[in-house]
Amino acid sequence: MSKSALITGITGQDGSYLAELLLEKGYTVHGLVRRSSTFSTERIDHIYRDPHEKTQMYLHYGDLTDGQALTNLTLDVEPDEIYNLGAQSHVRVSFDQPVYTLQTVGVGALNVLEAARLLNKRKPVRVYQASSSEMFGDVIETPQKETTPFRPQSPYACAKVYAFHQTINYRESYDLFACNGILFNHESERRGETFVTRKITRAAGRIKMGLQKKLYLGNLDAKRDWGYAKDYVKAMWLILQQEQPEDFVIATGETQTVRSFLELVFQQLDLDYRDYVEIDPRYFRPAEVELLLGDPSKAKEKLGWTAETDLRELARIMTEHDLELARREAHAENYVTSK
Ligand code: NAP
Ligand code: F7E
Repeated sequence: MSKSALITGITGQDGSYLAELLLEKGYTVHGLVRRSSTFSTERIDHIYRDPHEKTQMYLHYGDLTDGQALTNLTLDVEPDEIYNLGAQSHVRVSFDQPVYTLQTVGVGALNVLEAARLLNKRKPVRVYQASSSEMFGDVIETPQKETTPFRPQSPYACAKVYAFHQTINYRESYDLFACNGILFNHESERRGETFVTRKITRAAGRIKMGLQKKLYLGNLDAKRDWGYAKDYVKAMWLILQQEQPEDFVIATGETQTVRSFLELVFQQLDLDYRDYVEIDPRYFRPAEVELLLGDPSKAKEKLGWTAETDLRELARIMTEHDLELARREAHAENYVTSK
């Protein structure tokens, strides 16, 4: 019989790639979707299945903060695997909405674990928790690995630390197969447009097409270990296929500054970023994470996983995609003005 999975955050960047991967593997996929006044399923619309196909994707309304409904849903669909990817995932925004961030990221994860604990009494279930390199924060050692102590620097990171420990607590207290993937930054053409890589590729494409003149950014000296989201969802799946539940760092093992990413993208479009970029202190954070660099050796050894896409290739994929988007925008604008 085919396996089934429940994904929270299915409408997000990672949720959409993971849903694609699991459908390809023959899973039935259930996704938790927040009700909103406009459609939020843009990233997954292309994978709705013909009702006659064997593997299916079902969407269910819900919210991570509504534990009762989440438990009802979990007991109802009885997934073999739960991937908790839902979150208020923006670090800068978490300073403006610390309580809300804790509710979705921290209490939300606890709600998922409680639902899994109850289901686990009936049938075995495995849980993946989307932990983050942000937990390392003001790093105590470099590169960061599974044993590196946390020093979180934002409400988001503090909430992720709480969820990380609860995941281990449920594993040890209730014998639940629950694992943390400590993922370093991963990006794609589906990345939210307010994260720095996508903000840069979107702006570069629009500048090239004459739709935008300036790009306002914050700290260009921060260093991140950036990978490609499509590679990283494979690691999520592998983590839940192991014999024993364990936690893994998922990273490329390379780090670069925001400035280097800017250079890569603008050079690709034959532009000099210095002609367009201005620093706006609004994008500085009350506390910054200056350097992240992951050590993915455990993932390589035990999961057989390595990052397949380097930063240059990632920048190329995102830049090409966003140039095409800007072309279409320019075309639509010309069409309207010529009418
Ligand atoms: P994302 O694109 O921001 O997606 C977040 C998802 O969570 C969206 O589907 C969003 O729904 C949903 N969500 C937000 N609040 C919710 C709530 N209260 N109840 C239910 N769903 C809610 O994030 P991502 O980049 O795919 O990241 C996936 C997960 O990995 C997140 O937990 C993130 O914190 C973590 N993570 C990300 C990275 C990274 O570099 N991308 C690295 C480490 C860890 P809407 O579409 O309705 O907003
Ligand atoms: O910032 C700097 C900013 O917002 C990266 C989330 O997925 O990864 C992500 O968190 C760096 C920071 O990602 C702008 O100060 C400069 O140093 O793209 P970001 P993040 O904060 O690293 C982790 C692993 C997660 O878990 C999170 O969910 O870029 N930066 N100028 C800027 N950042 C933004 N957003 N906007 C700027 O204008």
